[in-house]
Order: sequence, then structure tokens, then C-alpha cells
Amino acid sequence: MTSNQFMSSDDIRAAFSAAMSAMYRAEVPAYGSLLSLVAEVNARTLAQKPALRASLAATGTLDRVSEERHGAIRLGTDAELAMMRRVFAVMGMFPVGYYDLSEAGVPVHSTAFRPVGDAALRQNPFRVFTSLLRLDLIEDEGLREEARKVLAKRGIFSDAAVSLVEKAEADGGLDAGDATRFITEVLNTFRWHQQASVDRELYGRFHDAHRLVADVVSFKGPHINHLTPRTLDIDAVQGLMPDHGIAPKAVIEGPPARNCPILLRQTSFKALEESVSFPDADGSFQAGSHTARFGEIEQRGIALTPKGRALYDRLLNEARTHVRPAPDGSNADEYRAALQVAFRAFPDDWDEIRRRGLGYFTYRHAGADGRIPADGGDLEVMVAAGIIRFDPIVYEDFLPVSAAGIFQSNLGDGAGQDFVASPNQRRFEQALGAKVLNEFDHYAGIEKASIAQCLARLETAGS
Ligand code: OOG
Ligand code: NI
Repeated sequence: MTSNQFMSSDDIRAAFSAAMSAMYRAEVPAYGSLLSLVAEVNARTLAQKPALRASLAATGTLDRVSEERHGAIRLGTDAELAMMRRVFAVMGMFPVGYYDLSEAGVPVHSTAFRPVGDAALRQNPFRVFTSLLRLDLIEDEGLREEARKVLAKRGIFSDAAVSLVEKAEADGGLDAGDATRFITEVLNTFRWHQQASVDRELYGRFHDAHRLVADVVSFKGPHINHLTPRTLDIDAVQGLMPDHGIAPKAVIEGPPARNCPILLRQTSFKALEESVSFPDADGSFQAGSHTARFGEIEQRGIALTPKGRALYDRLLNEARTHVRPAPDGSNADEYRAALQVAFRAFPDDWDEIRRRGLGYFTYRHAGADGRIPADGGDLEVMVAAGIIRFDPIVYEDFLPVSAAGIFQSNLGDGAGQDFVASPNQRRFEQALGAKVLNEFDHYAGIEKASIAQCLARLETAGS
């Protein structure tokens, strides 16, 4: 079979993301309400900002602006993570970044499976924030063992899904028919199971150890726990959620609102209490409830360099030492004000961010008429002369403090526990069966390539 009979991995990802969205809207009606609100606010924002509208139209992304940008799952075993990597690879999604959440009281470490190239991101940016449970952080050895036993018995992928992954790996792709079957089979892995796989007593013990343990271990599979569309005005959506019958989390995670957006701002509605049933030894069921699923929104800004990120981390910390956001939202205004004050120290001008080496940019030739100065070849001279222009590179990854805030508000207030921070990227990569891409190296590479391209073009023009 020749490769042009294959459905492109970007198309498979786009179709998968659309199927996941439809499934989740059917499973969680509140998520549908959030999507309508986001679409409404995005339409209004675009009407008010013709320049933004034009730039989205120019990149061919205007009609898909309100589509999902990411979702999240939590896995139980190394083998599940390793297989998930192979599943996502079929859709052109690769592990980027390592996030240790133990520091923030959540016993998981994570990566994001995402498209990496510019064209792939533009076609469909869907990512899945994927966490692996760390039973080693649970103190009770007996309970740890019970969790391991339950997890060892489950298979989260159908045989057909595994065969199709193997086929894609062997042949280098899937044709349209196989891709459609692949999507249907894989979607099942992310489905909600109303019926728990453990009895109520064991669920209770997992829950008491950490809510996350109960969520990962007690069900047949890693239900998608949220999806996240892009909003063009996160503050507006946060403010409007209550009018639409959705309860927002206390505060927006990430940096404050700025003229030059940095990194990632995100917020969610609080996870819903849903009825589930627990099997008994005699074959009957006991009714109960479980809280896991929610909806989120995101708004992205520029990717920061390690220096920019260190400044971001320091300022965020500073704001949080002044005001620690209360889960009930009672000091949300004070927190917002503290963030604004702390972030005055972060330049809010693209060229200053660039010159101080805080953010990543791509560079491009301004046009054919740009004259090359005598000392052409020096980037700064040519930027100053307007021969070379620069654009911020969008941050496509996640933030551990923000992710922890999203986890916390959805595991139930006060669910946090103190773990000793214990990042273990090597252990994670062993489980994954691959290395994760370092996001900073990746952005630096994009910037460097664009500079090289600019300079090469100038050399040809000047010779
Ligand atoms: C993942 C939370 C992290 C984000 O957007 O930072 C996340 C989870 O709750 O499983 O999705
Ligand atoms: Ni999320």
C-alpha cells in the first residue's frame, strides 16, 4: 500500500477530537452549556476586534476558533501509559514536557501528548494532558497493594484497538476505513463507566487515601475528565458562567490579564457529583456518587524562555504569598489585585519581552523592498531598521501550578495532601517507553530556525 492511501495523522486527530467532543457533550450536558457560552463570547469578541478576526482568518483558523484545544485523562499503570503513547502516535500526538504534581499535593506525574509541528498544530491543536498515578506516594502499603491488584486486572484498550495500532505501526499509517474503526475503538477507552469495578467499601478506602486514587483505580477505564475549548476572553466567560447555570472555580489560573498575553490562562467549572453504582459480592449493586468530570476553558499567550519562566514563577509566588486563593472564591478579587500588582514587574511590551530574552519569537522578512544596511547580518540592526519583523510564539504546553489548581478545585476543596516533592522524570520515561520532548528546547529550535531562514534569505537577496 502506498502512503497516499493513508488518512493523515492530522485528519485522524481532528476526527477523533470531534468524536470525543460529541461524546462528552452527550455525557456531560453542562459541558454543552459551556461550549455555547464560549461560542457566544468568541463571536462577540471577534465582532469587537476586527484585527484579531483578520489575523485568525489569515491563518485559516477562524472557523475553528471555538473548538477543543485539550482534554485530560489519568492512567493507572506503566503498561497503560506505554500503550497510550502508541495510540496517540497514530494521531500525530507526541509526549511533550514533564510535570511533577506531587509538589502540589496530587500523587501523579504527567506529560501532554500533542501535535508538534506548526502545520499540524494549525490543522488541529488537540492535546491530551495525561497523568500517571503514583501509588508509591500512598503511605498505606496494604492499600497500595490492593490498588495494584485491581489495576492489573483491567484492560483499557479493546483487542481491535491494539491490532489497529499495530497495523498502523507496521504499515506506516491507516486507510480511511481503518482510521474510522480506530477512532471508534479508541473512543471507548475514554468513555464514562457508571458502574464501578470495586465495591463501595474499597472505593471508600481509596477515596480516603486520596480522591485521585479512587478516581483512577475504581473504574474500568480512564474516562476523559474534561475538555477545554479556546476562549478569546477568559475573564468574560468566567464572569458569565453563573448566569448560564455553571459554577466556576474560584479563580483563573495563570498570569493576570495583560496587553501582551504570556503562557496560559485557564479556568473550569467545578466537577459534578454523578451517580455511580458499586458491585457487591452477591451480584447486587449499591448506589453511590463520584465527582470527577468538569469543563475547562483556556487562553494562550507567548512561550517564555527559562529566564522569562523564572520571572513568571517568582511573580506568581509573590502574589500567592500575599493572597492565597480560597477555594470558595471569597478572596478572588484580592487575589486578582495581588496578581496585577506582582506582574507589573513583567514587561508588557513585545519588543521589551524580546530584547530582555524573556519570550520566544519567530522572525520574518518584512518584504521585498527592505533595504539591507551595510552591516546587514546583525539581527538587531535589521529589526531596528524594520527589515525583519518578529511575532510571538504561542505557548502550546501546560503549567504545573495551574494544573494543580485545576486538579484541586475538581477533586473537591481541601483535597490536597502534603507529599514530599519527588519529581522522577526518568521513572516516568521508563513507564512511557520514550523520552518526552523538552518544551524549552523545542521553542528555542523554532526561533533559531526562523532566524537562520531570515538571514539566508537576506544573503541571497544581497548577493
Ligand atoms: C488534569 C488537570 C491539568 C490543565 O489544563 O492544566 C489540566 C486533570 O485534572 O486530570 O488539564
Ligand atoms: Ni485542562
